[in-house]
Amino acid sequence: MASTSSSIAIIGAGSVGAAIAHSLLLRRVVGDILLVDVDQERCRAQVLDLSDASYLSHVRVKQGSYAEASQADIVIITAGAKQNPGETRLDLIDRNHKILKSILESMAPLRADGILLLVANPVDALTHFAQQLSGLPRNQVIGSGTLLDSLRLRAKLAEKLKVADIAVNAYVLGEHGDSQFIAWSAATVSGAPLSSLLHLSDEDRTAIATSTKTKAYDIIELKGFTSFGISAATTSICEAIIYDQRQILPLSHWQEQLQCCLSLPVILGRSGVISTINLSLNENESKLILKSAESLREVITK
Ligand code: 6V0
Repeated sequence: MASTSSSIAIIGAGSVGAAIAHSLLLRRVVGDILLVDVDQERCRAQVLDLSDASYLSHVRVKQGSYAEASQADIVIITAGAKQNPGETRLDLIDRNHKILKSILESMAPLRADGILLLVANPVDALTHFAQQLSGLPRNQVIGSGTLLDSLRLRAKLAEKLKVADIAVNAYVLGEHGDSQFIAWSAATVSGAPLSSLLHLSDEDRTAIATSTKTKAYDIIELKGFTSFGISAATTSICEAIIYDQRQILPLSHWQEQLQCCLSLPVILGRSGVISTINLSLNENESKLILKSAESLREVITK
């Protein structure tokens, strides 16, 4: 059932923004979805197209202003340049920092209990900049982070184990990008250590980590963008917030000890990040999180 009094604004009505709106609409997460884009015609076209799907759920979808968007329960930022084939997510930083700044200035002040959810890339750096610029407490400003990477990993492991994805509890941590890594030591299947159910050689692990990391590049090479996976992941994040579910999800958030935003599992509810879950990582994984943080700090302090 839709939480009919709640609303979600999506800034950026491109491939990702429209796919998120479609998924939110079909899942009836909220009663109202608002789309905002500098390209008014594209935005109008997406709203008209989405309105043809809304008979399934009676969710209202409309084109809105920044002032209206600032009052939504959740504001999702997908506006920005996307990777061209061969570009990394970090290559987008200057362009998307400027766009983010202008959007946040146009929306100021944001609703005091609103949640700002960054999806545009490079998502960890943009989450950090949004925390600096939005005026909201840090726990209310989060990035989709490695949730999508973790879902890709779980699907891969579930296929090998011949079990449902949902039975696999495994995380990709760190940057949503090239310095991400898999927390193999913390991976479980319905409570049992993954290693007790599935033997993976070092080569197998490397192959799984590489395919998880490069899947987005493969899709971009073939169709120019990715949209369905991120829309499903973003919808799960929105459900956890709107329904105060206290789901545990790997999301980009501020880490005081690491002085940057990156993904570790958090408890997520209506007030945003409630707390970080401290996984017991092995020595190598602990080094990898420091390395990922180091590369992210370099980007945000440039
Ligand atoms: P797209 O289809 O080019 O859409 C981007 C939209 O942003 C366009 O409609 C633009 O008009 C709009 N836009 C640009 N500037 C502004 C502005 N100032 N205000 C409002 N709207 C603006 O790109 P696509 O939707 O494919 O990707 C959007 C972003 O999502 C990119 O940065 C991707 O890299 C990122 N993704 C992030 C993922 C993740 O896992 N976090 C996954 C997929 C894509």
